[in-house]
Amino acid sequence: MNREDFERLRESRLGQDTFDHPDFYLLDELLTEEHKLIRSSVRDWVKREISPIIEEACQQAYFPTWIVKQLGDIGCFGPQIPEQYGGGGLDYISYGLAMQELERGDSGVRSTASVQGSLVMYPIFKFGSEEQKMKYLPKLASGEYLGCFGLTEPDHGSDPSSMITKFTDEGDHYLLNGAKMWISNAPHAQVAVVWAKDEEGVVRGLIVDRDSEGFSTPETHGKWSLRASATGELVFDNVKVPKENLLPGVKGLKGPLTCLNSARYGISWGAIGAAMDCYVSAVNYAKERKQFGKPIGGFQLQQKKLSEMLTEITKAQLLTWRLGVLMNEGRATPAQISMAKRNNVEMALNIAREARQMHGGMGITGEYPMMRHMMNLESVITYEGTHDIHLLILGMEITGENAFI
Ligand code: TGC
Ligand code: FAD
Repeated sequence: MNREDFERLRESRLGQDTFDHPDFYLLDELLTEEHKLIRSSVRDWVKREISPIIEEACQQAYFPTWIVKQLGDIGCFGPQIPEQYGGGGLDYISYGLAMQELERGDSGVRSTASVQGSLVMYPIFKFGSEEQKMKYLPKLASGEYLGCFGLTEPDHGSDPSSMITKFTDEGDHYLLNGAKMWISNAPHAQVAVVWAKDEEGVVRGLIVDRDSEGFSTPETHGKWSLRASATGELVFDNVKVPKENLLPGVKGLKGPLTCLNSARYGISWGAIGAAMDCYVSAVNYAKERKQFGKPIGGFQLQQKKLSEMLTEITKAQLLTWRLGVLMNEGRATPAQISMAKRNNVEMALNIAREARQMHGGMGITGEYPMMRHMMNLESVITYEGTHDIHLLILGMEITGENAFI
């Protein structure tokens, strides 16, 4: 299928997505009018542009490149970045709600936006020079540029401090060598924020432009997960990086880890979106599908599943809203963020599995969203720190003992 085919498909399915979110504890009362406006505008875009085409895009492992510009237009790239740099100038709850709505559509779409906003725009905003901010941020915010974030290496994932990608000072430029793996957006990105060691072994951030000689981004094929998101490697073979492309504002691993705080926070909201989509589908199916002469929603076992799903979604909504308040106040700790990311992604995966079972055989088809969300969430529970790593971050916070090594 090409773009025209997808456009025809989109038009033929417009109006079919009637999603509305569960709000059992009336948590909308905790939101401002602006929050609700952002949520509804992103939701409308998802219904119009993503829901009609996402199953086919995933089945075909197709990244719909045109959504990049559209995501920029609706303000999903860097909503939390100040307006003077092209961002939305919004608070962290607005950012979270936007990620929730995108991931309700598909984790891969949320991934594209999280990487752009939290892992490419945020480090340039937080650690970049004024020239770097003015050069890159407006283009990234509008979707004219797509960015990617290179931390993970083939042999160093959970332990990025052991990375071997490095650069040397060649007088008028830096020379970058090494490779990054599992990089979201890489095959289509115009710009990469890359973390590499200098000659003293200190981790630094570099902005690498797509057209740099010796820089390539081979795509990773054969994924069963995040199939509508493009993933690739970053290969650096004696890449000349201009000196003005070094991020001056940070040294050490705390640079990339600071960006991950923001992205992990966004995932904690995003996972609720995926969970809500599966839950709503299960409620509707339970009311419509009849067996033994009555709707399956009339059987206690199915009611147990639905009741537990709604309970877990409500708990996650409360946890995440409170984390958003702490983020806005600058008081959220990395361990609090780990708790929310870890809890909510596991919650969403469990709900996707239960909801899939409630749909019986139909649950394994692309007629319903659960299998797609479930497969996507297997990446979400692994990237931005695995489920185990977030548990160890919490364990260290509780005990003061480092169980990583
Ligand atoms: P450690 O010695 O603990 O810390 C090194 C320095 O970093 C500071 N730090 C943090 N700073 C800000 N935020 C945080 N969350 C921080 N955690 C630690 C720390 O204070 C220290 O600073 P300083 O000044 O003393 O130097 O580091 P460690 O080597 O022991 O590692 C700790 C560990 C394991 C928790 C960390 O490395 C980790 O989080 N590993 C997981 C790796 C990971 O999350 N990778 C994600 C790659 S990006 C990605 O997956 C994008 S997917 C995007 C998408 O498609 O949505
Ligand atoms: P490993 O670190 O090898 O872990 C393997 C297993 O060992 C895991 O279960 C882990 O929990 C466990 N483990 C590791 N260390 C310990 C320990 N100390 N104690 C107990 N258990 C441990 N990275 C980027 O930099 N940028 C991106 O844009 C990006 N996008 C991604 C997109 C996708 C689709 C995927 C799948 C990954 C992406 N990643 C990205 C990489 C991701 O962050 C890593 O996969 C993740 O951090 C885990 O690293 P690893 O895969 O090397 O697993």
